[in-house]
Amino acid sequence: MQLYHHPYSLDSQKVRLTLEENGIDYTSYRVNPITGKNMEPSFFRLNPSAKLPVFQNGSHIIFDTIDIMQYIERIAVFTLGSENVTLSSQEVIEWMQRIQAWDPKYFTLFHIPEKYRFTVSKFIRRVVIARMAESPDLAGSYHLKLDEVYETEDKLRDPDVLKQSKEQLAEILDEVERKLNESTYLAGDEFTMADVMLIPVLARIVLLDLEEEYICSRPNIAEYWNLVQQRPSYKKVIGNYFSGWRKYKTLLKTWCFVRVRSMLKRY
Ligand SMILES: N[C@@H](CCC(=O)N[C@@H](CS)C(=O)NCC(=O)O)C(=O)O
Repeated sequence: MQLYHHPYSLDSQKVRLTLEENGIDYTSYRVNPITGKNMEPSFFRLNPSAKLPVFQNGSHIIFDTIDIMQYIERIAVFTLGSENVTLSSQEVIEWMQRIQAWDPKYFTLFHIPEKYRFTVSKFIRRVVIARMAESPDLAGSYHLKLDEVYETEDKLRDPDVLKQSKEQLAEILDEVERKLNESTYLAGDEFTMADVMLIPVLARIVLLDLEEEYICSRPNIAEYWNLVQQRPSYKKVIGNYFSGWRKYKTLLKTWCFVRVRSMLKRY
């Protein structure tokens, strides 16, 4: 089994947490979307949307995050036995869908200083054009990707987009806060895939320095956040890249790559 993913990608984090929590072994391929590695023809042919994560098991390829998570659960039941692992209940699936419906893209980009955002966006446009020149047979899909970059830039000029994203996030967190009044985890007293879905969202809030507004103001979530950060899966998938000083190392590496390549015009 192969997973194409990146530590920056929230959906990749969800899938990697699922793999770790279920103890499933896999071959990991890191594809950094900020340096445009998802535009490389080898990956782009496999997945012309260029989005992460992509999960492959033989000829079976899955792109949708919830589908991947459920597939991994079925593998876990098959290999570990149904007495050790169970498939997600309807309640868990509903939480997963509710959390997955919130798209972190604009929320994240809005909270990144314009200088960084603009440099990365311009760099990605150049990368797409360079890859398109190398593989003209993929021009149609590369053009769609370019349109997407321009559309993203446009939407970032619209304050309503941020407002809606913030409201949707706050609504989900309010509901989570109420639920955590009754149980330790999101769907009861056992850790489930609903929690796997939520953890990367909380980690993203912290990464963007918005902990006060979204987490500390909700005491049950604040307590829950302290608890889930103790899990080995969290440490491996998120903590290793983003806890404390590590986040500067992780982000600086990508930023330097983009700056140097932009200066040398090497896309
Ligand atoms: N297929 C995913 C969506 C994946 C997605 O939006 N991935 C983002 C990162 S979390 C991405 O790869 N962005 C890079 C790009 O769009 O070029 C789903 O379950 O809906």
